[in-house]
Amino acid sequence: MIELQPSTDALIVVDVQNDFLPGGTLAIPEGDQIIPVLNHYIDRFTAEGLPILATRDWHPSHHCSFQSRGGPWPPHCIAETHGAQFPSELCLPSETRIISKATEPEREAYSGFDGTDLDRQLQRLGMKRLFIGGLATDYCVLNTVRDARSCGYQVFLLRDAVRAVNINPGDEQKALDEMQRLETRFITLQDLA
Ligand code: VGL
Ligand code: ZN
Repeated sequence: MIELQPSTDALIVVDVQNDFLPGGTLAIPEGDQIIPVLNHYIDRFTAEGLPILATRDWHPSHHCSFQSRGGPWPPHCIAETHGAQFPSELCLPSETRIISKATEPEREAYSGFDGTDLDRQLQRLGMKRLFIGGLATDYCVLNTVRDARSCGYQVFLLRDAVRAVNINPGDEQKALDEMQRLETRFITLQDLA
């Protein structure tokens, strides 16, 4: 069991955006299945008055990661488009702090910390433990967890609220193994007291 701590725990929702869900341009298998689970975590953090931060992939229309530019991905999460919006089923409270990343045409950024003021915001809030879920396990979640550990946060991976792209079979397991090596604690909803 984990007791949420009143002033040092934050929820980080990584890149839960229409383009990463079934029907989107870079659909992650079962990506939609994490939404009701995340809504439960959101309720718990809201009830405890704890901060919620949501990262979003927020690309310019000719981002270097797109296949048209020689990158690995189809166009996705172009700023201001429907595909870049959070799905309406995701119940983010209006106080949610939104972190836009990978906004520069010539620079990829998988981590929510990369090129953003996420660390500064969390420090200002006095946060020490981060509860991280979202998409995709093997890209933006992994890289966000890695940077969170480098910045000295204790990290809890919401194991029931992440899904992987798995471009290569085994990518998800590799990502989970790395996060375990980084001393991330894996939890599910039922672990929250
Ligand atoms: C992501 C691929 C490309 C992610 C972002 O959010 O995991 N994956 N851009
Ligand atoms: Zn992207």
